[in-house]
Amino acid sequence: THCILIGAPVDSGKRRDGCLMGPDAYRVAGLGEQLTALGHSVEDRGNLIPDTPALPDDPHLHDLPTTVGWTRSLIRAAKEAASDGLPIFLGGDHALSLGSVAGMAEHAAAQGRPLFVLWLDAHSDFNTPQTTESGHLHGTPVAYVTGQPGFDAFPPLAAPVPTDRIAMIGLRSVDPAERAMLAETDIALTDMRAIDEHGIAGPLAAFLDKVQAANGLLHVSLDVDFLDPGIAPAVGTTVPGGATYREAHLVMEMLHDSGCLAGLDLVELNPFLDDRGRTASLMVDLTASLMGRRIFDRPTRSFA
Ligand code: DIR
Ligand code: MN
Ligand code: MN
Ligand code: MN
Repeated sequence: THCILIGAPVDSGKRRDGCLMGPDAYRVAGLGEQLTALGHSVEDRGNLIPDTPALPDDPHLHDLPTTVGWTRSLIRAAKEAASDGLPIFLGGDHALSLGSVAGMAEHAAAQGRPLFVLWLDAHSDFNTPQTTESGHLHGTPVAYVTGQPGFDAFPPLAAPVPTDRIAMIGLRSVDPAERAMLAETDIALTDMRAIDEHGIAGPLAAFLDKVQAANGLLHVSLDVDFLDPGIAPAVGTTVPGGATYREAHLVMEMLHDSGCLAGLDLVELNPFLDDRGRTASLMVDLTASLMGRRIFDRPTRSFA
């Protein structure tokens, strides 16, 4: 696979600063070297710069103009990279995905293939600029890419992602407004309790089965806080009770075996909060599992 690293030091999606250091932390932790060792070609396109739209601030939202600027430049970068290889977006906070997913959806539409999105996160990120209580736009990308109302300041969506092509796994912090809106959709929701009771493999296999049956392209958005804070402390919004080390690697291994991967976001790493680089290193190791690192070989798998 030709892996294209796109640094996106987005830090405008919430108030606590530090995610801008994420792209370099992944580089220092050896992401490129690990992918090369797995036999992939790696192209590092360096760090993106946000557009600078002439847009007034919105008092209810934290730094709307900068996030809109990032969304514009990320849509362009995603479309360009997706036609050349597998884009890996090095965040940056989760506002990055407003652009990466919208751009991947345009790319898929141009290919005549459906885009599916797997959201690995403690949070559902289904707020709109109206419903958000925090004013933090990193809590809004799934609402944007599915075409929920209220994103008039953002680029018009060329290819909305239908909600039945989205799965969220790892949920344990959902705002009341998000809960109400999610109840009106058919997004596949797997919260931590479901994982405790039944394991993480079943819901993922069911989703991958759908992706394969539709000959879909799969974009994976991995928020550091999907992981338990005990193994991944470097994130501003830790929530106890997250995915374990093996649960996370199993997800990555199954995704690899599916053969559906078309794009990846690595988001919300705040290296300023890390403990001797362990969170950055874990994210790199998870990416290696996603890209084919394995204990013993297994056949490429049909989930049907
Ligand atoms: C909360 C927290 N739902 C919000 N969201 C996220 O501010 O909208 N934290 N994504 O990481
Ligand atoms: Mn800020
Ligand atoms: Mn998130
Ligand atoms: Mn989160």
